Amino acid sequence: PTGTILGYPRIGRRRELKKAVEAFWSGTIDAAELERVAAELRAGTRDRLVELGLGRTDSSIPESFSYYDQMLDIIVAVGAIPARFAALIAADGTLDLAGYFTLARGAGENLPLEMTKWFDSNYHYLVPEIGPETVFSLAGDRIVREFIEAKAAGFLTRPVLVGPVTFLLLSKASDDAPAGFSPLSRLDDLLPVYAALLTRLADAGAEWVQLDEPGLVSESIDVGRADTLAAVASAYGVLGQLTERPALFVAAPYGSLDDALPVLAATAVEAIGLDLVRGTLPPAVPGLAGKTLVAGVIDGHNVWRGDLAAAFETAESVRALSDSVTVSTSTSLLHVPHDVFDETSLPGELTSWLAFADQKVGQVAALAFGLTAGRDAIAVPLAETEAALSARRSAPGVRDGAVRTRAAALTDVDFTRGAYADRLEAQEAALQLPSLPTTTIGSFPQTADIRRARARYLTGALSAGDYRDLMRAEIGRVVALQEEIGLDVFVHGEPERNDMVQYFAENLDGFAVTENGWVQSYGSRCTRPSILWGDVSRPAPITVDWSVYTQSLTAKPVKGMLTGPVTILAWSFVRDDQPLGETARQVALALRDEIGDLEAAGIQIVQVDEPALRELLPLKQKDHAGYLDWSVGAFRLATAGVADATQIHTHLCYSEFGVVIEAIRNLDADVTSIEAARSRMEVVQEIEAGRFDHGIGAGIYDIHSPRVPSIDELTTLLDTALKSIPERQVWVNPDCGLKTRGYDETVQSLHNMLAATRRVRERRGIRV
Ligand code: THG
Ligand code: ZN
Repeated sequence: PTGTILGYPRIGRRRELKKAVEAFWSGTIDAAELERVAAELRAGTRDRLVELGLGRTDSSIPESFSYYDQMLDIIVAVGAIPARFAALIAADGTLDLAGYFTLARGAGENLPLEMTKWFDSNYHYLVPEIGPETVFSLAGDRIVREFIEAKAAGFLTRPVLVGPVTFLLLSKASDDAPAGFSPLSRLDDLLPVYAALLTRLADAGAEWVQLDEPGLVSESIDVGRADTLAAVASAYGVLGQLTERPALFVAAPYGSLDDALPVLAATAVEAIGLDLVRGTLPPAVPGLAGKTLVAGVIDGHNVWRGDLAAAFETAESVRALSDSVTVSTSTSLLHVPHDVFDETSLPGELTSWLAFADQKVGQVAALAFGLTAGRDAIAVPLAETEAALSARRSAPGVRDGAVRTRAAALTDVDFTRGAYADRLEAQEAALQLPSLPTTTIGSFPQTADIRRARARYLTGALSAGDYRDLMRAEIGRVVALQEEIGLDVFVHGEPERNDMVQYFAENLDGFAVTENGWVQSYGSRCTRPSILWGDVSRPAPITVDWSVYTQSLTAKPVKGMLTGPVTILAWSFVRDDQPLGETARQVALALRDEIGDLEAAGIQIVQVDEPALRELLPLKQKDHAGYLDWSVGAFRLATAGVADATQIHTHLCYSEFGVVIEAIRNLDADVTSIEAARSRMEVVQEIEAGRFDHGIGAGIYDIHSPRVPSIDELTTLLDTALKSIPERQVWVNPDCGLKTRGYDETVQSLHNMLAATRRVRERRGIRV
């Protein structure tokens, strides 16, 4: 065995897939050309993986390509197309590429499949919709064709599929399903389709298939654990008994299997993948010794080169459980960029501390060699890694005495603001806002002109002064627009920011940004997560000049706009040499300084966005309290330095309020804006039930769609909010930033939002 990986990035080292897919959408290239680009990418990946040390013909190369999303792939493969898309299905039951993308992107009145986060990664998958009416059938064979394509090129690869239990655990009940319907109840009907697919793969010559079952490690799923375990026993009981099938490798990334391990071990599957980065070595259980254990010892989730010797020891320790051990990554490498050597401008020694996908494959190959040839055979890579690790420990910037002294001196006072009642009074006196105050979340549409100006500034074609003048002109237009619309609290529109995390990373010490470090976020969309490698501090004010300039243009209060510490961590690659909470405090202190400077410069309202607070919630219940303690603490540390009269806002990008309502209360922000339009204000009931008494910006305008909501519709939503939340608490705003919208629909929608607010104010006798 040469070692393996659970999956490889598919977007391409220069985002070739993204570009081809978007070109197909725009009609610039046809399906055949898109397929040609994709086949070329797959071929390049196989060659590269062999070059990096994986075996060409021993099933260690995963066939993990996807045009958009692996969950969408399995939806299509098993024919689980929601009824509203039935017209896309061809007479032979298949869906072409255009149809495939339509499920992801919607068409006219037919809304796309919902998208949500894939475990605790930053990847988003499409949610299957399953009901009693869903007819499963083998409707897609792309995975088989890709295996055959590889075989024709001289590779024996290992097809990767989302497993049947995880598929159903992550599904939601279809619109037509009766109340209380559980998609998992359809397992018996789904399994024959998986069986047929496995048989097809065996016929094509596949020796191994990987079935991804991360659903088994997560407790944050609406299905009881006993039902989940019964489903595992049933699914792998049935698939294991098939007479004609490849060997089955069930992978369980993102955590430990816990009580699912004995259940799997008792089935006939040939291999089990253990995430030994998140989880620890499990106890021996009956049946395990007869299986191949795939030891996920190289972290697939972050970009650090890490401690190779420790990984080797962990892999060796797995031999206590089985004679057959294969080294692997803990998760798919989907979550990391391609190659650290594609970076030319990382500071100092940072490159030597990092391992992107290609470097991680090399690490896997080295460990696999060591497992068979003995530790001495890999003495050189072990020594090199140890040298890099020790250089990292003592490198300048990794530990900054001033940052550490300041963090060590923190006490409870630093995390606590004055009583809310006093703040409310001081803020009402200072701000003089009408009831049902109106505002926006922060960003205004990023026009092509803005993007072009930033691109020219980055290449040096535009001077810093000229760039600033262009951005100021844009801010002037945004302020004039807000005056015309009649909003109460203004924003500057954030024209100077590309990505809300990268912007702060570029302006704080302790972070590096990459040139080509793209990671797929969903579909064709990618981000370049920043790398938080050292102690964090703020060399100079970041946003103050922009906010002060904006305030100089208007008598209305201008909201300062910052990204919160938890979100900065969640959307970056974060150092792994200290607890997250410690890193979060450093980021919080840097933001605290920024907020203090904004306040001193006359900014009366500061918004600190935490859209990622919910998404970083650990998968296991036992880890929740510890997480909420440091994450909420970091937000409080960032914001608690201000006077009573300074109003702190936060914005959270989701609507499942209930799960974290206690945490949101503990943030102690004066005003919290949330996404509520999509759920038709259902979330408002959760707020009522949670007895939340601070300000609430119930987002009534759904910015995720280009549709302009009517005045009547917005009035109804506002009335709904006011049925559950006292008028004194309610703010009126869109449900997220306007960055991705166009100006036309934004202006019309905001006019309608204000008209609805005026109507409700009049009816309630509110004077402005
Ligand atoms: N910033 C960062 N991470 C994020 C988000 C973010 N993770 C979660 C969520 N938001 C993901 N959503 C998106 C939405 C849009 C895009 C990416 C992730 C996007 N990306 C551009 C693209 O792929 O063309 C590239 C943007 C760029 O130039 O940086 O549109 O907001 N950090
Ligand atoms: Zn949002």
